[in-house]
Amino acid sequence: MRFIHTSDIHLGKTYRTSTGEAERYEDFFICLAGIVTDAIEAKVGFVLIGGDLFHVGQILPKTFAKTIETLQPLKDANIPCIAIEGNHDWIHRRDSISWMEALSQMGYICLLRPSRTEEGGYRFDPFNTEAGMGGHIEIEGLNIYGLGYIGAQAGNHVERICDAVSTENNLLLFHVGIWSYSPVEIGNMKPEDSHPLAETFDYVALGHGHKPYIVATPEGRDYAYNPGSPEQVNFGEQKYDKGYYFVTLNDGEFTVDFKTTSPRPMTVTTIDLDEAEDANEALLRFVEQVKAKLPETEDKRQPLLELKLIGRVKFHPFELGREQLGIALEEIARPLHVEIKNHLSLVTHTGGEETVKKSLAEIEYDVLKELIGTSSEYQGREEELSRLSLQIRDLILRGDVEADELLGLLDGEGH
Ligand SMILES: [Mn+2]
Repeated sequence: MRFIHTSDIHLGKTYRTSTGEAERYEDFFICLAGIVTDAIEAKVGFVLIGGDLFHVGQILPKTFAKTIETLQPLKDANIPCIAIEGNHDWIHRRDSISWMEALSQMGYICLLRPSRTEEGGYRFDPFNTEAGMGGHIEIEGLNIYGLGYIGAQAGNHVERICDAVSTENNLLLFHVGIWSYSPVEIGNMKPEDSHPLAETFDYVALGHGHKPYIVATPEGRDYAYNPGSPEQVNFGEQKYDKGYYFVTLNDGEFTVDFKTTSPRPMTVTTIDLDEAEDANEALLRFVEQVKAKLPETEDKRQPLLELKLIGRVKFHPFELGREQLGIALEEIARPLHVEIKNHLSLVTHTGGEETVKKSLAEIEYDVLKELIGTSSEYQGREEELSRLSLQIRDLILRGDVEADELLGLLDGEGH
């Protein structure tokens, strides 16, 4: 038996304020369509999606329509697409039907979700095709169980999860990260909490962290697999391999083969403008360094860029405007989307003495620290609380943060 294990597709993600919005939106559908084509060509038995099919819980109607269009060939080929909900497609309002439930009822996916017993245990009811509901589905003797995102307490639930399973040849779909492997801060469990899963499940199909990794038991047997995201969802992910697992099951043995996908080119780099005399010199150096740092590629797609400007300069950093940098970048890189972090600080000379003016980021931090320090309740924790405030601010400005993620930060789960 062969199957595909993918996760974290993030359909609906784009840069809302960018001119490349429409094209970036397409990237994620093109990526999923590629996996669907591979599944059909290889005639796999089924496809697993380990959560975060959608980028947000409340998607646009066109995102739903395009998802159906993208999954249609899989449905036509009678290849079941078995999915769970991730933290991104989780709907908190339980009274409304979620988009994932709708896809399941329409037969495009089999959405697995356990029910809970009064005692707090888990129950994996057999999947009912008509209702599009259930926690367990059997395909040619392989028992597939689905658990969505259950939050940061996942580690405490492992025993209850295993207790609810009495079959042999089991696979678990689970949207959770394993600490020390997972690059995300929230929604992880400790390896020692996770290892007991290996006694009940021969293959744990993970999702959540966008970096691929494989977890082994202390005895060295691989049992949990995280394929990562097949596109580059956020800046920083250009460091990770991008793809999905092509899995072969032979005599109870799982063999995984990581198939690479082709994400849009992404570059994250630091541009050093230290000692630049004026904005013109800085701009020349900026262009030179960007040119040198753009990787050589045959890829014709417009890249995504995140550039951090650093250094102590002798002109006001605001003179190096976003617009000016944008025009320069258009000529050398033709980026689809750019994010510029201006961390330049100004150096002035007064009476032969050199003074470094603070960067905007430092000023923000100092102001916050002072404000927080004026409340006697917070004294002594100024640094910690200033950092936390800025972290929350950055997440909100990114525009796609979920309430859970923010609460996690406040709970100190990130530490
Ligand atoms: Mn994700």
